[in-house]
Amino acid sequence: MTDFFKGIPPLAYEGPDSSNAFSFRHYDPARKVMGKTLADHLRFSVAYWHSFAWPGGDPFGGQTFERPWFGDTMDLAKLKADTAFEMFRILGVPFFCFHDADVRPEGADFVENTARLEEITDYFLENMEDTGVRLLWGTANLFSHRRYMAGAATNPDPDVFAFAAATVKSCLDATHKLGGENYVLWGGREGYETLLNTDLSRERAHAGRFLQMVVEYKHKIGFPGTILIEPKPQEPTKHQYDHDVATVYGFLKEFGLETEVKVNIEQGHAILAGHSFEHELAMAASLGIFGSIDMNRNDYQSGWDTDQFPNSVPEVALAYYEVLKAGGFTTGGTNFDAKLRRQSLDPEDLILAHAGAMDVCARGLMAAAAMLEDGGLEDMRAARYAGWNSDDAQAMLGEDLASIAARVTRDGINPTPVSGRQERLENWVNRFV
Ligand code: XLS
Ligand code: NI
Ligand code: NI
Repeated sequence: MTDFFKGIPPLAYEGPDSSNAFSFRHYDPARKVMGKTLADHLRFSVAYWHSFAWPGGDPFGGQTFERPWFGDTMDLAKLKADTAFEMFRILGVPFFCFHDADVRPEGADFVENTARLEEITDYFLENMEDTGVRLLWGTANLFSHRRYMAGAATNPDPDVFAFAAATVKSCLDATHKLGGENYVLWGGREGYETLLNTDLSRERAHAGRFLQMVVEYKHKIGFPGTILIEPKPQEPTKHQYDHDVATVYGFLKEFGLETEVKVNIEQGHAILAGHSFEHELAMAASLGIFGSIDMNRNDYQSGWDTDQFPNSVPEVALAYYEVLKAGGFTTGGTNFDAKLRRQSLDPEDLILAHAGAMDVCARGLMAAAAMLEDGGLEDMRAARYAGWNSDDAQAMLGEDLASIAARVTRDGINPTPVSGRQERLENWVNRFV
């Protein structure tokens, strides 16, 4: 036990009228919605990096947080782990996620990195057994260390490709050992700063081969989890190859991986790509590659990933509407890839940020379920396409341009525009959120 969160009891559901800041007003984990508990629908996960590894810096200033576990010894890494599991227990979250670099100090070389990762993940295993907290996904940090400044799988230097491949192997091994439900690859530096020094075709071919190797190794060790790519259009590189869901799908098709790999969709990355979160979710569901979500809010004015905790029920409701329509999560879940603002110094800020986000997600999910159960939106959507239900309209899809032209001439087809009824639909949604 550490005393970092001393005085903060485990949070309980107290209902919407509670004025206790350290309680849930909407997240009742046992409450059943559409036949499943909220806990099973939402599958909340804490991101180790933002809560326990990030020092509070921004481009104009360094560390603001003072944490007793900051430092680069294995003892401090264990203190960090103890504190993290205490927070998971206080929040009652079922899952967490981590990168190798969040949980162990950087070693002198690959061998030392791997030994440290094994040691700390053995330590995690004990904590996981004690608390029942599980691993939603593991991942390798292939973007912070200077060796990766020109990319990992897409680096012009084959030694960097090798170091990255070896590192992913050890991270997949660790994820498998911990019973992780997914393994994520976010290509933070798989892209370029300037085309002037970049062989784009070669870099994409290397990234494709790298991903095939990850899938081959997953099967070799019998890892039952899902491999997930996390799309993002830019930041840290000026242009990233995994731009958005549709781009990733094209990439997976090109390398024969569209049935092997799914996507982890982050709200902030969707905004950076010029999409809404629900667009990316609907696109992934439509392409059959929906996997998991990183639930954080982006600032609509910024050109970068602000990783704020979600606080808008209407937005979150539309996102979960797409998740539920896609059949809900299987191996995926709701990972809070979100960090405190750098002035939020206190231990309680960490707890309240997550508690508020969990309440927002619970409200959003319940609203989404109510919308689906009501069925009004789907009825209105279906009505809009009803013309296509006739045999005649369906037959047209098997014709060619010339025969359709003949049909239009023969029948005097001359379409009458119909209202899209957007405001009616928005008003309908507002009854639920
Ligand atoms: C960064 C990404 C990162 C991934 C995991 O923008 O969101 O945190 O989720 O590497
Ligand atoms: Ni993310
Ligand atoms: Ni992000």
